[in-house]
Amino acid sequence: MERYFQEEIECAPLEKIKAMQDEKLAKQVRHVWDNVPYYRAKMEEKGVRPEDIRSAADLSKLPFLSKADLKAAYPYGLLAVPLRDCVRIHSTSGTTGKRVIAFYTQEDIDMWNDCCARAIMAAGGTNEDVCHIAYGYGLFTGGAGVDGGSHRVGCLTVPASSGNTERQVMFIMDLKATILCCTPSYAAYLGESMKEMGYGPDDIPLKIGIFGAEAWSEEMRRDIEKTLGIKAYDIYGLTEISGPGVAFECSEQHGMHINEDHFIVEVIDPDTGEVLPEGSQGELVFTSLDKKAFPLLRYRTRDICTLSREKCSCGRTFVRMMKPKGRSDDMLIIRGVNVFPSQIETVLLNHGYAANYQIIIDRVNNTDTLDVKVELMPQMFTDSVSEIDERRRELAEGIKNILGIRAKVSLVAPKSIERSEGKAVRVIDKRKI
Ligand code: DLL
Repeated sequence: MERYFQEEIECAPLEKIKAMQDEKLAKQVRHVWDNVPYYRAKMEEKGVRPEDIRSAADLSKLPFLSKADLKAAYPYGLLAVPLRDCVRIHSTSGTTGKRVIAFYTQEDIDMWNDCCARAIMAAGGTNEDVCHIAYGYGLFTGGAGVDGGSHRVGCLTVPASSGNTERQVMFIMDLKATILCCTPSYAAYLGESMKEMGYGPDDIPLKIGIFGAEAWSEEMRRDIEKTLGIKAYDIYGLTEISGPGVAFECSEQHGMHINEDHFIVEVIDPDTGEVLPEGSQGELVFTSLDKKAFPLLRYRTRDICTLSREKCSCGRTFVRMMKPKGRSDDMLIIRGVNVFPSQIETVLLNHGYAANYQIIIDRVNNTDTLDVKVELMPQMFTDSVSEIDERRRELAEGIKNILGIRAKVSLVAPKSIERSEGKAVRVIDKRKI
């Protein structure tokens, strides 16, 4: 049976959602114009005033915001309410330069919690569940966001945060956790660890996984589902737009429904900025309609994906985004060829490996080198050099077929690549260009 947190909105007729968006957008543009001089200057530069934006059809008249704007306006330049109305910040996990800081009023947090509650209920969660949250708590939005949703649904919430795998396993087993929320790479690692501890899928009480914060493939989903004995759901979001729960998967598991009563989504050509017709692949751009403290208009996410308005049998009318293909800024250009790490991952998973790998790029004598380091699965471990060579050759050929360029593949011992407790670090680019 399909469950909804707010059925009257999640399943509202499209016309009703569109009308709601039009009304909210006009108000939000006015709010930004009045309170954010940085964005107002951008609008003035484009010759557009708030009264020009009457509905979502006028959206393309507005200027984009990008990460560069967030840096330029750091830290308070995009804040749209007095500081006394803000109750919290969160921040991105960026490792270089200034981090993005997003601000929230209590209303903003309430709206975000609702979005996460929708995600948990769409995955089948109820107040009977024990929800173990192993996303990081703190500046990262993962822990706090899903935690708020779990409270709204009424689950018994276990705020485990990340790290200390043995303790995670102990709580999952002792409290009979039924929902696990963490990054897919950590879920895979937990699964491996539990298997080593002797727990099979039937011993593990978990039923549902809600995994996101990084790209993961269908193959990885199947692997995690098998080891943990669960059904795994995808959840998407970003700090700038609130955090997890901007979009979530339903029982249909064919794309993630975007919470369109709170966010307008567009797909644009990342090179020209042109808005693309429905169904095209391009960069996702979000406009937040309800956020008061940090109301970003036309924010360029860099995430590459496609949308579908096809009717979903779950009854939800919100548009669906397919799994992001990676970020346009994750795209590597190796010997002139565009390479997404997810393409390499697909080859590995198709050949029976887990997503434990590293892509190392360097430049030797003015030529790019591509090394792919892959962990052998425990059952593949062998002393036979010819067997290892054959496996290596197979993978190199698979990668060549997909990318059109050669990679040097090395197979390393199981568990020899360092694990991340949050988002996985899979690319090491040593080129100094
Ligand atoms: O990762 C928010 C989040 C937390 C989402 C927990 C889901 C679960 P940031 O750290 O700001 O926020 O990173 C946002 O992560 O632009 C995507 O590139 C990527 N991302 C997030 N969810 C997914 C997903 C959180 N389900 C950036 N699939 C986004 C693919 C994802 N990529």
